[in-house]
Amino acid sequence: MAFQVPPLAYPFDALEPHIDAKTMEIHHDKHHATYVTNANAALDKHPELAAKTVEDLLWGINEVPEDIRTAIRNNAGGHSNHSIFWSIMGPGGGGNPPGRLGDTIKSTFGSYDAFKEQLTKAGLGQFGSGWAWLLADKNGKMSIKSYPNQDSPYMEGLTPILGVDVWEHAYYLKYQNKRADYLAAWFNTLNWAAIEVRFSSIWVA
Ligand code: MN3
Repeated sequence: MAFQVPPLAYPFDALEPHIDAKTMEIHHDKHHATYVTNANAALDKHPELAAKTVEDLLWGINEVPEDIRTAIRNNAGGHSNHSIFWSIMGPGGGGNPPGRLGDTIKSTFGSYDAFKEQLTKAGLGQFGSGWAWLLADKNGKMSIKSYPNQDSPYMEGLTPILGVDVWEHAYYLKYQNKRADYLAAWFNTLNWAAIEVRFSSIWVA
């Protein structure tokens, strides 16, 4: 089955003032849609891969036929990254992470503020386009890492728990060159209930 852009669970303006409606509309309806179109076009050349999930394709990137491997890395990667991104944000977000998730962040990074500082540093330190992620390995051990372009943490067998798009298309309309201001505001969009589900799901993976 061909990949599809998942519908946003909230209106384009729901993340205002942190992320503006126009950016959300273009980012979701145009940028994400292009990754999906290009991933599907690549998969059309290899119908034997049609049943694979996006995570399967990325986990097994080295087994993807060479003629479409780069296209899958970039576009299935882009599809996966953006699908996660929309789902971990929401209106009325932000504040401190709850429960076991909050405890694990605290025990891993020292405090939620220290975690924010490290994720911000990863996002600012990513030269050019890319993403900064909070990751978990198969034992639930957390780490923070940035990736260039649309490279997916799944390619390294790591589960992305939450992450931020630092491509200019994610913030340029409102923040222009001020990536730090975008990152500071973005923390106010985090939907902790959705993020907890992602963190819980790695234990059974
Ligand atoms: Mn993007």
